Amino acid sequence: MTTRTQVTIIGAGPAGSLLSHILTLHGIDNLVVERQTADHVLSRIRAGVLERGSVDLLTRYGLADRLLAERFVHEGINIAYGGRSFRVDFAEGAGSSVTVYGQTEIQKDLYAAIGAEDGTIVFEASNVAIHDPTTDDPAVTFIVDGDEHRVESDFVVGCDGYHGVSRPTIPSSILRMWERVYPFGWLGILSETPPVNDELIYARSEYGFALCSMRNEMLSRYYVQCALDTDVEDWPDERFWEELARRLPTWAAERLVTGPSIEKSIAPLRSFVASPLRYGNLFIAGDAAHIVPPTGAKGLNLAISDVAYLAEALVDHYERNDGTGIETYSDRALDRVWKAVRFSWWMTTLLHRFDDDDAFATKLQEAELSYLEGSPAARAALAENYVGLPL
Ligand code: RFL
Ligand code: PHB
Repeated sequence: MTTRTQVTIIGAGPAGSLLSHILTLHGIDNLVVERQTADHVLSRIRAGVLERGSVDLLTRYGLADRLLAERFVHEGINIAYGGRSFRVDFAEGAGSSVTVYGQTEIQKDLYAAIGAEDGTIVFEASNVAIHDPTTDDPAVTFIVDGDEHRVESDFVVGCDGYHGVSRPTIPSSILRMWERVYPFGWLGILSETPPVNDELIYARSEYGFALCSMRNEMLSRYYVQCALDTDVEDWPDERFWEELARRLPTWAAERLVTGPSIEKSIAPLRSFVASPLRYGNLFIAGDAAHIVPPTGAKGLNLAISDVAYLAEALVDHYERNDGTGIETYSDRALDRVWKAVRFSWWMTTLLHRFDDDDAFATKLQEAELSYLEGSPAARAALAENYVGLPL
């Protein structure tokens, strides 16, 4: 069956769903093609921290009612190292704050707003492929329930994450990529226990990095740096809690409430950027275009800022016949992306244990942490990046 729409979006994660919602509000026809079921997308435990700019955008598009009622506003983070800890105050350093509200909840709010059942999103689509992206009639083909579908449109937007089909559609002679793979991952758990602290704790220790985060008063999210070949099966809850406690400052370890985990998973850490983000009438956005290690809490926020720029560009095209936004999307988005890539790399380098580091490198890490602890200017630079650079 062949159908036509104005914009075909591949991937119904946060980037694809948000773009669909904004386009629909502007009367632009769109269809989202997602490989997984809605339940599968909603079961992924991912980001927890939203920049003020992301919250403002969600609010502007009527997506933040529950978020504003249920979120935690955080005005700082704690950084622990060498048995000490200090606070980075966002209000003092950057005159702003961040919001703690899980990606899973944002995804639920997005599906509710789009009306995930009304056909705008096609779930469980297999064999998704993009055709003729440099012509005026790009098409997307896929199979659902054994039936082949072809959707023709003016534009195709790849919001299909790092492993999607959109980025590889851009010829390798055109696409440039930059990558840094870190020699470790994060082992994360979710547990129905009260968070150890009312703000996040980022801890560097001789045993490796640890992070204490949360979702709500009775839901904690904790991570420990782990080797890349770690098997979740080797990490029963008791072992996780023990490892976490020994990486935290004493005041936190003493207050840690443990309990059974309800989710446990491993994520490798990577920095990756592709360019350009446009190939003819195909655009890529979010994790399809770039990956940051989670240390700076930037991945979801970058997906949202890409979509903000791209939605504005498409609206200008359809409402004013103005193609400037389409022409500048890639450069504009990448300028912001690279700054977040730099910050996430820096946070990762500052706080993790690198097994091949010599004594000199370890001393530099400690000196940088001590500098941050003692310098309001250094803390302000961290705060400015953490709360998010302007959109
Ligand atoms: P997603 O969320 O990966 O969604 C892509 C969607 O595309 C679908 N798909 C396809 N659909 C059709 N055809 C195909 N061939 C397809 N291939 C894939 C997938 O099923 C999926 O539904 O990308 P998107 O929308 O760009 O969103 C990006 C964010 O999910 C990601 O950047 C964040 O989760 C990163 N992240 C964090 N970001 C933050 O801003 N703050 C944080 O605190 C934060 N913490 C994290 C994180 C990511 C983590 N992991 C597991 C990677 C913590 C972790 C542990
Ligand atoms: C999370 O809550 O999952 C989280 C918070 C901060 C990060 C990464 C992940 O830097």
